[in-house]
Amino acid sequence: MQFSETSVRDIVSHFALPGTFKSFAPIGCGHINDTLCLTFSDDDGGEKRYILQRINTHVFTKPDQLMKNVVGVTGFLSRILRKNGSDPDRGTLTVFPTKDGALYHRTDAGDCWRVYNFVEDTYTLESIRDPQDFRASGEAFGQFQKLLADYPSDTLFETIPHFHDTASRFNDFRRAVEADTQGRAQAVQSEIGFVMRREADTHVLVDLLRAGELPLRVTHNDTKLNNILFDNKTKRGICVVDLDTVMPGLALYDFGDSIRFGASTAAEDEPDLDKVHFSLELYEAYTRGYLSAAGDSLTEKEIEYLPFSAKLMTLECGMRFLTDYLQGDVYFRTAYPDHNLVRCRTQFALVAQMEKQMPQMQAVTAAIAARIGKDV
Ligand code: ADP
Ligand code: GN1
Ligand code: MG
Repeated sequence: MQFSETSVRDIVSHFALPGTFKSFAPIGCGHINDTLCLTFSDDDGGEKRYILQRINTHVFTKPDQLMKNVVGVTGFLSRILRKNGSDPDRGTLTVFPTKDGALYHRTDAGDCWRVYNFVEDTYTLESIRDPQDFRASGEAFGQFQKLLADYPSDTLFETIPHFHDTASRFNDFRRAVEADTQGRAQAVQSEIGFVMRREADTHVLVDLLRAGELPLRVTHNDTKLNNILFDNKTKRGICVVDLDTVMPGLALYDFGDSIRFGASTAAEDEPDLDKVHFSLELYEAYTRGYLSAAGDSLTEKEIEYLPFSAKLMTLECGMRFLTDYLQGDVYFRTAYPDHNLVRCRTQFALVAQMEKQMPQMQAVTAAIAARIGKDV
């Protein structure tokens, strides 16, 4: 999405930001929001940067509730970080309100924009080359979950109801196949069959949750590698971003979604499936990081289901890409006509490989868990 200098300048003018607006540039590779980096000059001739982001209101239909969640969670994290002697300006996002005190600005066209602090001297990763980085991301998401353990979850709005209810996602998928509004179903019978054969999997976690065998926690729900900012110097994951889906959920959703994206040898949209491999080494690295940070707060049942959750979250994401493809690419941002189909195929390739390597994933998980005194 291209934005003109005039329109950005106008949006920026509604926010109470010190200094003079100089320039903007798109940043990041998210599939949902539009993110710009703003550069301001301050009175001392220095520069200050901010994040200006357009909330995707097709996906997040209640921006007021969404922003209340974000301010609640970031305020809570800030207080803990400050108490622990850490810098909240680097450890979490801060919302900059508009001149009227609102948490976002709505343009005449109905677009909703918000401003965050820009966390300097950090980088994001779109893929993993060094397992150590993935271990660091496991620590960061594990720590994030632990910090939010005492967050009053009943004050959180459900920004996307049934977000990781895979059984409900399966029903959406089946309806999209039946409706076949774009006439695309015939050509993707093999992908449709891949999902249909795994319907039973889609119920497993929601059934355990309903039966009270897995605890509901405050979770991030979108634990992609590129939703962590790593410190340039220490290489540690210091700030978790993209907080729109922080909601009550399962720890397994967060663990599984991280593995889905980061433990692959190829990009989420790699068209050459020969390059797409599930890496047990990366799985192990993340599990070490995640369990070292959050392991002592997890139940043995949660740990037991970690390997399965990786497969399930990958299946769910692939199914969502396929659903969107069948519905005419109305949800995820796409760069070319078959983009969602290409993405769905990488996810299913990973699912098939995880199924083959499930015993090894279980053994690796049990060995790491044993070291923190958990027997699974
Ligand atoms: P989306 O919902 O579209 O995924 P994100 O909130 O994840 O959008 O932002 C997209 C990218 O912008 C991130 O992956 C990261 O690279 C960068 N980014 C987001 N927030 C910040 C921030 N506060 N400081 C520095 N970079 C950021
Ligand atoms: C979206 O916003 P982003 O790019 O971090 C999506 C996730 C998917 C992911 C697939 C709100 O995440 O659920 O797993 O794409 N976010 C939303 O890459 O739907
Ligand atoms: Mg993101």
